[in-house]
Amino acid sequence: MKNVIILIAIVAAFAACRPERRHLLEPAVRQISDEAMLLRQQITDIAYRGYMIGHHDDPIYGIGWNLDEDRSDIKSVCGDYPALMSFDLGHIELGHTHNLDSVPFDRIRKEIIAQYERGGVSTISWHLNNPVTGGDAWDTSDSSVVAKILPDGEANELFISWIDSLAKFVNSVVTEDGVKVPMIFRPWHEHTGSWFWWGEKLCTAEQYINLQRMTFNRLQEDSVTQLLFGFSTGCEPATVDEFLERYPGDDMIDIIGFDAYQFSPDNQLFINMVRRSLAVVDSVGAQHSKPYALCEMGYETIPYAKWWTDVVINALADYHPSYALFWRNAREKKNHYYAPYPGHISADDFVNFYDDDRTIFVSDMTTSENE
Ligand code: BMA
Repeated sequence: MKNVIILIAIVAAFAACRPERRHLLEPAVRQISDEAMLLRQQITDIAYRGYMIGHHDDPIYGIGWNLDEDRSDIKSVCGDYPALMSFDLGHIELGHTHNLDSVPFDRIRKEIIAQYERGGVSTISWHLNNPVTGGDAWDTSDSSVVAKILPDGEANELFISWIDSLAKFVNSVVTEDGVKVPMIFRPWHEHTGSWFWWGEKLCTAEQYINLQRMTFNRLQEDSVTQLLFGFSTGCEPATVDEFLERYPGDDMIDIIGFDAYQFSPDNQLFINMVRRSLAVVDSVGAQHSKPYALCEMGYETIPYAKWWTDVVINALADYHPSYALFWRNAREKKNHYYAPYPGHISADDFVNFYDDDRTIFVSDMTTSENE
């Protein structure tokens, strides 16, 4: 009996000093297509040349137009499409024909294929609805949503069917030659803030990581091998440890980054904030052998005429992000735009930005030099 008590005491002491263990889902063994591997190499290598310029919903609508063919506000200003185009799959989970911003999914499919065929890259985000309340991605009224969609949770089955809907769309983005178009998928973004239902205060680190891993695993089961996975925080993490707090693992993440928006006319404040985050992702990238990006960036309405060359170029100077993606030029919300259009006060400066050696647009993708 005495021995048993001693043994129990030793085990208890051991358990007490062992660091807390997270109960994490194992990520699936990765299946990845040749095209996705090539894309991974391309976004890694490109950072030594410059950074791809991206724009959300670029060829679908802009200021004063909607659903025209072969049109883009960026192309109207500088004569070239962005190297990177971004689209959102919010509402694919509901079986809708149009996404949350009223863009037809058929049109998104067509534009991703067209962008691939002209040598460019596409990335997709997912502002999906709240699977428990039925509200939108910004509905944070229930702080147990992530817990409820994880394995054994009451909404798990529903949520798995939502991932399957996303997989079905992604697997339908195929060229005439039968190639499943590779793209960067960046789910569960800005999780270091608490404005989405998967945000920092709405789930634990363990739950968030499991959400990422469950998504990855199910997509693998759904034969989605053409996606690269992006992990992007907001500008909150000030250190490498803070950035990695909810990182799901090197085995499933291909590119890291952060989203950065300018909200005040103080350009230097924004430059400092971006550079603080760039220093963090530069260190994480070096330690984990990952390329990094400004996954979303912008200053709504771009009220400063020289913003592109004075602010963006200086904010990124000396760092090597693979891309900087600017958010959408909404046609249905007044003053919600992030790229210039003909006649905008920053349009001339954007042409200088286009001419800068570091910025990469789609015509630079097929040349070896960024001319
Ligand atoms: C946000 C805004 C919203 C939009 C969402 C998804 O930042 O632009 O109007 O619905 O992105 O594109």
